[in-house]
Amino acid sequence: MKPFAFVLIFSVLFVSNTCSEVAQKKDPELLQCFHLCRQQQAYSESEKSECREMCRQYIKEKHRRGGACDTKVGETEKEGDEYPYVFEEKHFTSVVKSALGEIQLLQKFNHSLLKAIENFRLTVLVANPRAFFVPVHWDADSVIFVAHGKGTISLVRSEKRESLNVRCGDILRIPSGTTVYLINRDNNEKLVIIKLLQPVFTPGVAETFFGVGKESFFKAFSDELLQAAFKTESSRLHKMFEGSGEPIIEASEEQIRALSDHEEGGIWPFSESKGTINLFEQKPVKSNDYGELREVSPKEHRQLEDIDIGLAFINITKGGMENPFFNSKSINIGVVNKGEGYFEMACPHLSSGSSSRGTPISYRNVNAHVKRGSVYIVPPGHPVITVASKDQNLELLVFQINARDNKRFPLAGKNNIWKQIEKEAKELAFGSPWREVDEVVGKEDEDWFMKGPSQIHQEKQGGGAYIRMKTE
Ligand SMILES: *[C@@H]1O[C@H](CO)[C@@H](O)[C@H](O)[C@H]1NC(C)=O
Ligand SMILES: *[C@@H]1O[C@H](CO)[C@@H](O)[C@H](O)[C@H]1NC(C)=O
Ligand SMILES: [Cu+2]
Repeated sequence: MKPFAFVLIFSVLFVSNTCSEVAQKKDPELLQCFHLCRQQQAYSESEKSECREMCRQYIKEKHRRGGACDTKVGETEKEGDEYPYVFEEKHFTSVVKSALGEIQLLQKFNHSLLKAIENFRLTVLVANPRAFFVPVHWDADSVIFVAHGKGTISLVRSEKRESLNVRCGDILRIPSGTTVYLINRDNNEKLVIIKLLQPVFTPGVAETFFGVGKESFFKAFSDELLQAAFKTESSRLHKMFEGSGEPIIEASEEQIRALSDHEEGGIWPFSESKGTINLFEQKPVKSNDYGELREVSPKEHRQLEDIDIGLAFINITKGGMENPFFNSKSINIGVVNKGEGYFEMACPHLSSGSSSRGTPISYRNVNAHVKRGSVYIVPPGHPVITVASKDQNLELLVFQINARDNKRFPLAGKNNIWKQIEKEAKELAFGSPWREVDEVVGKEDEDWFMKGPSQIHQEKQGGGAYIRMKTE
């Protein structure tokens, strides 16, 4: 790397750091920094990418430091390049919270660009050891993924009950209206469940109905009708349905033993086929030194058919990346399960050039650093590259909406689409001899996952250059 050039870039940025600029729509400093990286003629592509990573680190550091523009920082972050595709911790609110656990609800997908998924909501449930969540039902269909730990989930209908011992990697489809209760059956580990809901009444609003608890829905009824329904005196009814008054209760070891005395595995409820679905146990669709992709698709699993949602688990090895690709039809909601990394995506919607007729189309680089708990949206057709950090694998759970007829089209790597184009079409389109085109599109032979920029840089420089530069 060229430390001197970096010093130059960052000193320019310090001079231009004024509040009015920070308040502008896009973080001008980040864009300016990217621009300076692009302009460095002496940089190779991987050095430019390293340079952009430095920009991100710098901006992050600046925001952490706060400073003169403190009050504007939140605004800048919200309207940075990642908006409206990236969500972080601050975009969640706690809807249930106690010392035993909580349920976090992600804000609505209410931006005009996210119209296609406005009727979905995402929640994350965290249950501490031995926490019992009281029975509730929702006016929403849902698909859940057990991201950590071990639990027992019971699904109740009038004619039957299914109780399942679930563990990390299990997927469960819960039909709307099903009464559900669950317990963390482990003595030490937390139970974490990621849930995607599709409301069936008010678009984008999933209501929780507590039968038991301080806010039991029975409280809404007149005593007269309650007494008639249960043939029991109303004061006794109120006391009973109030229960302990808490949505989460600690169970004893004996209670846990009794409640979790069931078969293991995510058995599909209320259906004839009782195949166990554990995402981690699926044979990888793609796998090499740089990462693994596993998937459960509505094509193979009837229970996901009507909701048309697939789930994928992507484990990108530290330093590696996923090839650039786009989805033909599905909208992906990625949730970082573990680790860190970043992604870049080309978006025509956010670019100023594409709005009026006659101006050439251009694509905005939407990018963000992502870590455990980050959520990001990748719309269909949008080319995207996801990269794991240098020192941690990036583990990503992806809900694929409209998954049934979706295809992933790789834009680089072993099976990239350019390889399918005839010689003549290549020469016409690229304006250079087809052999030259083939040389470029055929160079990377890894399938789907490949070396990321940090690994390539390390090889070229014999490693360590980046670290040295930062401390100089
Ligand atoms: C979307 O929802 C968030 C959080 O609920 C809110 O702050 C924001 O104003 C909403 N945006 C629109 C366009 O409605
Ligand atoms: C991801 O891959 C790493 C090895 O590269 C492995 O140790 C880890 O268990 C994997 N994660 C999951 C959830 O399979
Ligand atoms: Cu877009």
